[in-house]
Amino acid sequence: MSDNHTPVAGNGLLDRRFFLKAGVASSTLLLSAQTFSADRPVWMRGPGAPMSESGAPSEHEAHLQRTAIGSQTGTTGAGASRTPLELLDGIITPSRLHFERHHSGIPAIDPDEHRLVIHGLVDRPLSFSLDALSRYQTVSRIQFLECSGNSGTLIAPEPTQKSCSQIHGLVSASEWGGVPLSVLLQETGIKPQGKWIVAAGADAAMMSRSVPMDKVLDDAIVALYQNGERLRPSNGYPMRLFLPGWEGNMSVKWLRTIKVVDQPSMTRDETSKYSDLQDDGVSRLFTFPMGVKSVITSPSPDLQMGEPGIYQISGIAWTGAGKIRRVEVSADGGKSWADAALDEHVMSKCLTRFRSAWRWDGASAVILSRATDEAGNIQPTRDAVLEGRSKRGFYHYNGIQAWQVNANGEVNNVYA
Ligand SMILES: Nc1nc2c(c(=O)[nH]1)N[C@H]1C(S)=C(S)[C@@H](COP(=O)(O)O)O[C@H]1N2
Ligand SMILES: [Mo]
Repeated sequence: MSDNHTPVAGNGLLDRRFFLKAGVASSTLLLSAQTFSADRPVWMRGPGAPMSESGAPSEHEAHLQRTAIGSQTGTTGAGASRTPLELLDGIITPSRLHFERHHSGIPAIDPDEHRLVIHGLVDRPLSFSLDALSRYQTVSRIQFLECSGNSGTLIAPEPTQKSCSQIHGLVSASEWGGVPLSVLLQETGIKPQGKWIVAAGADAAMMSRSVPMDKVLDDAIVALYQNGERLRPSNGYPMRLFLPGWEGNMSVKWLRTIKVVDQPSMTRDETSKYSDLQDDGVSRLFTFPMGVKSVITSPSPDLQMGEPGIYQISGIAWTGAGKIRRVEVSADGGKSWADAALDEHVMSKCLTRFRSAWRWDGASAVILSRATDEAGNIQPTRDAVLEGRSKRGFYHYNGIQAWQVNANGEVNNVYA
């Protein structure tokens, strides 16, 4: 018998097309039908509220906020805030909930005074005002941004008991619009020795990173727009470098200078930080693209399970290498796996939403997801990620995340 309810993998994992063929209510495990009253509720008895100049979430959604906001001791703006992944669906992060990572707070930049200067190994150094930049052709792409410190807490010997967003919320996706950096470099010209750029920001930290010219000419943009509107101050207003798929810190916010150089500059931000210390004492420099990764956002800690029955397992997957090709889900701790359905929008260097159907029998279970990208990279286990790494190296963690669903409906972080 192969009906819709026949598990395709262990412990009740159902066909990924389950929801296409059967609603949850039509399944054998019925939730009680909602009571419906013919009386009009109070909001139907008079006209609704008027228009406004800009929208805001429903007052009933006030809990939908960034999480785990923390600054280094003695500072107010040197820290991070995280996207509430487990409360979102789809792939776009609302701009107000995009994660933040600042090394010295958010500068209050006057856009009329701000300039982007391109100099160094160029034929004509140029200074661009926001107005000048706005005259160029723009491109826009929906892509993720991930901090290389994301999920780094999972190197700890014991699994930290935090929510999905507190652990993995340093990743977001937006439609980023702006001017290809290659177009601006055509204006300045590049001297033959110009093989790298050093980009620096207009914050007090002057965040600086070296970027190889291949990447610059491939898909780097000077971003001016985020989800259709000008960048938010916390995300780089009025302009930022955006390097699709590469570790977040290289996408220098509040972009102020680009110097064309012949080799990487070994700035503070690429030597003392973001290098990966190995067990043998060697530090790996320059891990640019983010590794293939996925996480189940629901069920996940802080989302209490209800009655046993049919559940959607849903999550996000991404890779710096291009498109996500496949996401597999397991409901039996990794003994067996089945393909999840991918939402229609599978875009390069973007989040991809995956969904599976699961019949939870009410017993304790460990659920996991494993992503594969178009380059053939498969998301590694935690053990594989940690192999050979120094215990102090927490950047670039992309191991498989396991959540334990307990019989009492609570979900917690485990190492599988
Ligand atoms: N000028 C400047 N650019 C910066 C930073 C910064 O502190 N200053 N933080 C970097 C880091 S570590 C990350 S992960 C991303 C975060 O971008 P977001 O705050 O828009 O999410 O910006 C990068 N660009
Ligand atoms: Mo970062």
